Order: sequence, then C-alpha cells, then structure tokens
Amino acid sequence: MTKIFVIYTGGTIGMIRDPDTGVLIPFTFEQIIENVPELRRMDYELTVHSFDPIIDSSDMTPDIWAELAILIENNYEDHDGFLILHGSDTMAFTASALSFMLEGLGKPVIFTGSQLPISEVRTDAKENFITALEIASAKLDGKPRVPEVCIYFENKLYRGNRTFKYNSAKFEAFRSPNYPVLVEAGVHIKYNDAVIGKLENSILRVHTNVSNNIGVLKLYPGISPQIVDAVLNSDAEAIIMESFGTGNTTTAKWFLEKIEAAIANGKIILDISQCKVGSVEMGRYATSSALKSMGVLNGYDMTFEAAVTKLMYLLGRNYPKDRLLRRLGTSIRGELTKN
Ligand code: ASN
Repeated sequence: MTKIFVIYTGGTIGMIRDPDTGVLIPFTFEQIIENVPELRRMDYELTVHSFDPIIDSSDMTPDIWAELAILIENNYEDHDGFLILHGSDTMAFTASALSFMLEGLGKPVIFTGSQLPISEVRTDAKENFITALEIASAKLDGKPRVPEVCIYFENKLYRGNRTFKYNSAKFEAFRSPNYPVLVEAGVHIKYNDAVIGKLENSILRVHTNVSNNIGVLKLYPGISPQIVDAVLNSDAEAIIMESFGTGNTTTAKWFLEKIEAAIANGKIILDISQCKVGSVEMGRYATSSALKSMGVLNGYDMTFEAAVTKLMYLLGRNYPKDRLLRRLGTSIRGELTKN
C-alpha cells in the first residue's frame, strides 16, 4: 500500500465558521477526515502529523520551514510521498523555501490547501486534498512521478518555487507564468512529464540553516533618497531590488551612486522585476546596463518568493561570497530560466 506522510499546518482548509460570531476557527485533522469520507475508500496508508497549535499561514516562519524539512527527512525512507496542508497566503514562500532546503529530493512534496473551509458545502478543499494525495503517490516505471516540491490548487500542479498567490477571491489562487504547469487534473490526470524535474539516484540532504538578514527595495517613480538609504544602509547582507520591466531603474545620478556605494560596501543586490511574466534582461536598456557594470545581480525570471527564500538559503549555507553569487545567478532547483 502507498504510504503518504501528511503534515497538517493549518490554513483555511481546516477552519470552521463559528455559528455565533461567523469567525473562522481551526479544526483538528480528525474533523477534516470526517469531512472527506472519500479518503476511507482510497488505498493509502496515511501517517498524519498535526501542528499544535495549527496556524494561519501568515504566521509562518523560517523556524517552521526547518521543522517541516526535518519532519520530511525523518520520515523520508518510510514513505512514498509527502502532502502538506498549508494556508494559501504564504504557501508559495514555504514551498519555495523547502525546494532549496531539500537538496537531492527524490520524492513528491505536495502542498495544498483551500480558499473555503473543508466544512463548507461549496468547498474547494476536497478536490484539492484528494487529487494532491493521488499525485503524491503517483509512480512511473516504479519511481515517484513528481519528485519535486509542488503546489496543487484548483486542478493544477505547479513547481513550488515558480508559483505565487495571485488571487484571494478565486479558487484558482495560484499562477506560475514563467514555468509550465506540471500536471493538470480533469477527467484524467495529465502529467506533463517533460517539464517535471527528475534527479537520478539522488540522496536527500536537508539544510535547515537559513538567514533572514535580507531586505527589499521596491522601486516606484518618485522614490526618495531617504527611503533608498533606509534599505541600503540597513544591516541586511543582501537586498532584493524590485525594478521595472526587464530590470530597469531610474538613471538619476543620486540613485546609481547609492547603489554603487552599497555594492562597494559589500551588499549583494539582486534585481528582479515587478512584472510577473517575463525576465530581467540586464543591459537591454541603458537604464539597466549601468546596474550590470556596477555588479547588480540578474535575478532573471525568479518570483519574489523564490528570490527571498533562495537568498535566505544561500546566506545560511555560509558560502564564500563568489560561490554564493554564482549560485544566485544559476538555477539550483529549477527556480529560474536564463534568457
Ligand atoms: N489565511 C489563510 C492562510 O493562509 C488563507 C487560506 O488558507 N486560504 O492560512
């Protein structure tokens, strides 16, 4: 029988509406199972680890990412796959973080959750839960078919570190515009095997040390020198600069001088775009070629979530700086495509 390790962290999937106040309050895993009687008809052996207390994913932290990674490591040999029930708000951050922390992953780690609680008549939770389980247990030629950290939501399986939550109102809450959908579930579950990452004879190595010593500089026309200074002169070792279009910024002299000085002082500056589709192309316009020659790093088509968690992971590895910079600009878990 296929053995799946289920980790229940919380989120809307496991909430029930308090009849008196209308406020959503958490459920136990047993109550979830009561709401999905179909699970009893499925041929899986589920081992369940429930967080105590269960949390809204807005309370997620790097320490909890580490706890998840260790749970996976400790149960890796005995299980065919992992299913993580998680709130949708920060699911893309946790999935991205785990993709980096679980080096050499050879089994599925599938995140899912829902937009409506499992106890509600119109819930999207049941389909998400049941199909995610099916994908977590899928095999091809006797091997796990999707040995990646993924998010399954509203009929689609996405690579976790390519995904972001884009809609808080629709059941289709996630998108992954820069990487194809890995699996689509309709009448049949269609696996797009050509785009699913596979490692030959991989050995799992778990890295739980991450550093949150990063900052974010989101640009907008009219940004003041004081705001730029506040970020650049902070203690952060690395700064994600959310730029315009293909990685462009203002060419104002004061701005470029501040960026250049920050890099001279040892700061790492990673350029990602505010656009959700497409890639940073440093040097395409004059507005980014100056940045390139100063040593601003190209973040290519990484999501904000992948950029945050990749930097946290790489800083936590304590690599020499040149190695860290090389890895930042290279795909290490399928999180970016170079143009
Ligand atoms: N606030 C919830 C969470 O992220 C939202 C959800 O799960 N749909 O935990």
